[in-house]
Amino acid sequence: MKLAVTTALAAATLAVSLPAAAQFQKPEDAVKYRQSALSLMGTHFSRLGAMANGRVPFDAKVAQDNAALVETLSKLPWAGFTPDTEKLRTKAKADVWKDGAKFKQAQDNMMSEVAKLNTVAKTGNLDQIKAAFGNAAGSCKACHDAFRE
Ligand code: ASC
Repeated sequence: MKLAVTTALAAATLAVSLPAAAQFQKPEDAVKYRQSALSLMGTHFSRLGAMANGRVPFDAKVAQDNAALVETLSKLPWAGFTPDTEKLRTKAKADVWKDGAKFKQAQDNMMSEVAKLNTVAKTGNLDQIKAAFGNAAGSCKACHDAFRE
């Protein structure tokens, strides 16, 4: 059992860290992948937001489930920003490729904020969830402002 879990974890880590270019047959596939991951992240982040903003009643279990999904999903889009996708017409700005260090920093910041949100969601404290949600939303927006048309 322990071995199975360890093996599954190793496989999951490998899937996220494999050289991105090797994972997609065509640049269009990479774009579809990153857009799908970001879309799913937005869906689950919005469900948290609805509770953080009081639009739907707070349910700690729903908050926890969505925060966990958002953290997992936050790791996925970046592999889809392969160099061969720069030439395709998407909302990604040229700075994604021209200023890769800044783009990486924006990714790391967002992943860090949603990891904190997931930690806080486990406590079930709505005030803390609201604060962590606000910080995470800010990290989404900062990256969109800089790198999305
Ligand atoms: C969302 C969503 C985003 C972020 C962003 C935060 O729910 O889909 O892209 O929040 O709007 O500013």
